Amino acid sequence: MRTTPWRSLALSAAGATLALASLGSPAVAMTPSAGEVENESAPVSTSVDVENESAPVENECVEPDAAVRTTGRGGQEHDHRGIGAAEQARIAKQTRALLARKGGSQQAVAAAAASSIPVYVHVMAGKSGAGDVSNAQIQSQIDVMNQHFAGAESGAADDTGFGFTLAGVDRYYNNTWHQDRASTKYRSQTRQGGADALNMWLVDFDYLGIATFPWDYASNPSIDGVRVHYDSLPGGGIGNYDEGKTATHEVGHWLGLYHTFQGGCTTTNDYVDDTPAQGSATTGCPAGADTCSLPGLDPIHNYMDYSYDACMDQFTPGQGTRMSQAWTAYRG
Ligand SMILES: [Ca+2]
Ligand SMILES: [Ca+2]
Ligand SMILES: [Zn+2]
Repeated sequence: MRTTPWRSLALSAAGATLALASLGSPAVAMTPSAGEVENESAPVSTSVDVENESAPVENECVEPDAAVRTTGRGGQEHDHRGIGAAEQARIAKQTRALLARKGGSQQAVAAAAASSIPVYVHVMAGKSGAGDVSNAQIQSQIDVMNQHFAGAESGAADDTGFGFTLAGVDRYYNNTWHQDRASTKYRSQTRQGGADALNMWLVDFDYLGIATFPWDYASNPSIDGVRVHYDSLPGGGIGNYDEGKTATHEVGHWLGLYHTFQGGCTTTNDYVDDTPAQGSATTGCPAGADTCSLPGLDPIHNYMDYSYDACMDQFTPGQGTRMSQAWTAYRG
């Protein structure tokens, strides 16, 4: 188990007020070598992110320490900005309108998955090299994502049609960025490509990962992408979350998927028909879990739940269709 001083400090310092304050800090790095935080005892929150500054800070996949790890990816919290039922409905309407404008028949939309999404990996290592994962480990992450999105892990899994190609790796050695501080700035300064490019920043923070949604690209393109804990890559050091499925989960959000427990036990749920509604997030891998009286057992094996990596083995056909529609509407 890793013990990093700032990590335990962050437990008491985390919070929306600090997070917002830190975004305006003049001490943020302007270049990869500037703006180091020398005094790590300062009560700076590492959970500093706001994808949409008008929305409350909501993150999931929280991994503060081993005690929390045993309870899952963060309970009821989210790893993306909060989206309520009304906004879900608005987004669905907007997506339908965009698809209609682009002439996307259901057949065309189903074929709209992108088979070779360029992936730019930004290794945000510490000044001393902490978190400086190898190129082999990065390629392994891309490889498992391709397996997951192709449905290779289960006979029940959908072949979504999406695929990923490593387009570039850059490395920074900056403690501020390594700890995901000033993330709006570092993402803006390092992001590559357009709406159809996946940018993945590997950092060390109190989460497993955090993602942006495709419908937010137009208003906030410079931060678009996923932030992933470097130690969640295949062979990483985070117990139960070391098979690279955190990145798969975050990319699911990046392609327009909600959690399978989004909205709780409701008929609209995650706007995907073939994922049974779920009353709450899954921890571990509880066979037969059924937290919602609506039909079907909880989809504990779905990549968009909070189960352990070893438990997750599928996207559904409905999720594949939703990702294709989102791709055509917002990224294609
Ligand atoms: Ca559903
Ligand atoms: Ca049920
Ligand atoms: Zn998530």
